[in-house]
Amino acid sequence: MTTETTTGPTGTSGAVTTVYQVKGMSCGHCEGAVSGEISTIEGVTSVQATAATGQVTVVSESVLDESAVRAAVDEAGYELVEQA
Ligand SMILES: [Cu+2]
Repeated sequence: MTTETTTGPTGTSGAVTTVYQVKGMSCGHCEGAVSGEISTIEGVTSVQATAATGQVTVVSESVLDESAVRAAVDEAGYELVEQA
């Protein structure tokens, strides 16, 4: 809860939107499992998983470490194919 006044790498406060391609999602339950795991990553503010396309749109406060996203998807039981 401390207020950082140092200038960040970007200096912007805008959210970062990243789309990932996830393999194995087939229904709403899968969407919920994937978005539930990804939403536990620090800095993530919104996750929208779509089983029909296999795409997961993640909105975060800063650029995410792909390995963290990959681990979360793996934890849910699916596979992160690539960053779309
Ligand atoms: Cu499913």
